[in-house]
Amino acid sequence: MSETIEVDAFVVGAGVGGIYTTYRLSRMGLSVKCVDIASDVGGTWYWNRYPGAMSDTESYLYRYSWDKEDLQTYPWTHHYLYQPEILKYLQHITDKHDLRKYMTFETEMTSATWNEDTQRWMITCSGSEESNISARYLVNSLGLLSKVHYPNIAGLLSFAGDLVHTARWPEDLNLEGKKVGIVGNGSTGTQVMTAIAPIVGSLTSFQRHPQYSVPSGQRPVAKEYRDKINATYEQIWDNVWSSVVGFGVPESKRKTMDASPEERKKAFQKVWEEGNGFRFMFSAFGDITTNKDANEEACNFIRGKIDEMVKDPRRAAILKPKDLYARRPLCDTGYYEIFNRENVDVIDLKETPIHEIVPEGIQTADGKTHHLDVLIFATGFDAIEGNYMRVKITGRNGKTIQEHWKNGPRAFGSIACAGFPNMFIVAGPQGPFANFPPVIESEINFIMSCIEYAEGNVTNGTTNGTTNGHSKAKPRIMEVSTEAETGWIDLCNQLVEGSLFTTTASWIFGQNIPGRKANTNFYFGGLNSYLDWVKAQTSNFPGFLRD
Ligand code: NA7
Repeated sequence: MSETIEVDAFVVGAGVGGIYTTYRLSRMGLSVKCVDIASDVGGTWYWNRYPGAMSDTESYLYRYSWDKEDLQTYPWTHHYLYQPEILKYLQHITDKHDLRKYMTFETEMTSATWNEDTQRWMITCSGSEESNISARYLVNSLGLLSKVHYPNIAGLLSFAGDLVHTARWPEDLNLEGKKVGIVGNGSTGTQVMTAIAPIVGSLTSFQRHPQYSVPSGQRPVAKEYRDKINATYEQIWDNVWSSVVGFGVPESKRKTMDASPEERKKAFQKVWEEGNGFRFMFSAFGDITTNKDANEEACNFIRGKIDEMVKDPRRAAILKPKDLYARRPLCDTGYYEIFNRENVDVIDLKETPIHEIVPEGIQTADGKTHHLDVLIFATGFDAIEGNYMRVKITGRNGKTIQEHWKNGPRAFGSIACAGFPNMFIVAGPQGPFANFPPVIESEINFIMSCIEYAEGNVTNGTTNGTTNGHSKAKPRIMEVSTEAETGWIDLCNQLVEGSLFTTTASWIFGQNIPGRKANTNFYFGGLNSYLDWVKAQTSNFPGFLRD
């Protein structure tokens, strides 16, 4: 073990959040070190290399807003970006701003402990660089959809073929002509199935809950379209910051049941043709996620489309969801149509559950063995807290993050925890339920305001280079009060009341992990309201303890 390295700020994770955090801290003049367990930047987009992996945010918004020159010049050819392009973009930004010099890869933070005497975080790392680090600030950007989740199915490890999770896709996996089974049909499962159906020998989807999905509208971008975006980028971002979900789609206030049946059909058809899951959920009407009758109208429209698209009535019946349209909205590039192929089938696990996994494949409760060469798990993540449970973060009085989150993950404004001074989280629990890149940027801007304030660079929320009575030699300690943290959680709990999202079990409330009780993991007040709230917080930091 080498000697202790002293830095001002230590950043964990080099994904979308870690890259921008490193950029901001280094430009603030602080010494920074960033580590990532992966061998390069990218986070989610480093790990998720399965065929068809795509962002379902329009390309012009799936990027940082702060590099204005890059917004104008960096190429994107299609309305949605596939994983290799997003990874390339993140590598490009890292290189362009010379951030690699702060980064160490294949290195994992194993523990971080607040030291009362030095008022610093003592950090240990393992991997390519075994080191001790002492840092004034600890910024965790571990990712909220990162810790891989495998379901607990009997015999899982007995499978003799290739067993893969979509978030750990082996580069050399050849699916051509293979008998492939897949468990999981969320946004990942639908993407991978659509991509591999034409190349595999056979594809069987072992499906528990069917999903509502709408067309993405993926297509090449015409020069005129790009020119128009470039000419209006400032306005586009202004609209994002003042919107609820930040996806660049109109957000309707119209009530579904106020429209006549013909008007409803026309409105749904319009957003169906334009494409994008968030557009379908939020642009036609404003109450799809809060009014059951309205929601049922959207459900019936999509179910009707499934009936039109899937020729075999048995398959169509299995693919049509019965519950509400109240999960993360999906969009696709021809998902339902793959079930018209001879080589693709779907098994209803509600009707015929998986009995066990055997060396030859999957044995279902009807006694049938489905012979497989490859078994894909598109079963998602131990979301939000998953990655935080594997590291030992110890705050004041020996309290660990696991203890602090024993009744569910919680963080003030999604960025800070009571009892964990000078520690921040990017994309922690209770962040806005909205387009991730602008959410991540907003949270990092909030964190940077806190750090600037601590460093004494801010008076009443304005960066002006004055010291605000705090000398740079002894920066303020930023520690959120228990009352402020509880207040934020209470607000999030209030805001979720009435949302139909609570009626379906998914990773959004942590219920994709068996036995875990529902937790309000998101702020459902909208990105715009979150930013207003942050503005009020950063005027005099009322949520933080005074020294
Ligand atoms: P999701 O959305 O959590 O989907 C996981 C899928 O795996 C979903 O279809 C689950 O069915 C299925 N699943 C999980 N456990 C089982 C078992 N035991 N048996 C059968 N099926 C199972 O993960 P994704 O990776 O698709 O997406 C996560 C987010 O990452 C996504 O929203 C994007 O923002 C990026 P269920 O519906 O629970 O019945």
